[in-house]
Amino acid sequence: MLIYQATASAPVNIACIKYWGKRDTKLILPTNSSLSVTLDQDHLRSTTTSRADPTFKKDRLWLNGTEEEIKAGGRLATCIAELKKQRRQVEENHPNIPIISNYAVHICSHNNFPTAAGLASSASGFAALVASLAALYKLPATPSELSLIARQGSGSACRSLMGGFVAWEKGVREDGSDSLAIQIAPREHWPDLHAVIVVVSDHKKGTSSTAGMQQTVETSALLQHRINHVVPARMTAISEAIKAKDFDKFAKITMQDSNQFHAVCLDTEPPIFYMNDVSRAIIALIVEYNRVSVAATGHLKAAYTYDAGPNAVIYAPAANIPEIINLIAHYFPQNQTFSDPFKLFTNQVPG
Ligand code: 2P0
Repeated sequence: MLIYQATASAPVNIACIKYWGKRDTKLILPTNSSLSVTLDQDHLRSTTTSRADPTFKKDRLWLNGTEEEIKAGGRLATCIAELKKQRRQVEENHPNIPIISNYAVHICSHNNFPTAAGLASSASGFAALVASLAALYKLPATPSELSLIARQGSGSACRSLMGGFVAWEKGVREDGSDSLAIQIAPREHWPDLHAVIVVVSDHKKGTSSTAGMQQTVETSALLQHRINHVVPARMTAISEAIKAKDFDKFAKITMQDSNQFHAVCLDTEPPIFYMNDVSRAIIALIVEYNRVSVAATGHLKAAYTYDAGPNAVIYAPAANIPEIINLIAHYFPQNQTFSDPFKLFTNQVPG
């Protein structure tokens, strides 16, 4: 008997222009476009195997060895249903290929990094799930077309289907058909750009992104300013900076957008705090490191960015990475009085 099975893996991505807010919560359509760097390294990935079999009674999914419920009408069910639908269309158009779209699937997914630590596990997780089912069903879809499905699993997941520098265009259509990811530049374009991830805490975050961003949409006046008057120009400017490999421009916009994302969180009722005292101390360190560098050379040396959690991601040209790691290790040694364990991952970006 033939076995229908496929495995795919997808890496974490870290946004430089942040996604925060939905205009449609069911289709997961964002209030603004966003742009990220895919951290294409072996130790920050989700790997997913999907199998279709006539003996399976229902669709089932295991995450890191524990079975998760696939709720009817939920995000997982939506993604699986959409991929089965696309397989059905292929089967109808190619009468000679096996009919497997009516089989139930078993899906097994594994993250090789702490889940829910602010390291975007939902992004790599849904991207790997969509990629593995697309491979199982041998769909002729491009990564951008698949991003339309991954987006409905978790917004940021649409950006993890491509390497390098990836924009999620918010789109204008109500059905979401133009809200998709496109690659701005491949990983090979700017190999000198590296990232350091400083894990300040790997505890689960207090306010989920999904709940937090809708509280912001409902209550923050600053978010309207951000959506209408800030992000569109930043998307254009950072795309230009990436194409020109202009680190000063890239770094400035990345830090500004991290700051404004955390400002709209603070502007939410009740306010949302993702950074902690260690996060803010790391910002102060990078600001001072850049101040000294600008005075000496006119150039920035590093850019910090923070997602919905306290962990720092620091982008920098490769030559600066050892100095940055030494600085962090010097000012924030492992045996500090901070209650959370302090870990460092270094990542070549794009890898
Ligand atoms: C981002 N984040 O652009 C931003 C920055 C967090 C801070 O995308 O509700 O987990 O699943 O669409 O994708 C987190 O949002 O939220 C996120 P859902 P998601 O990376």
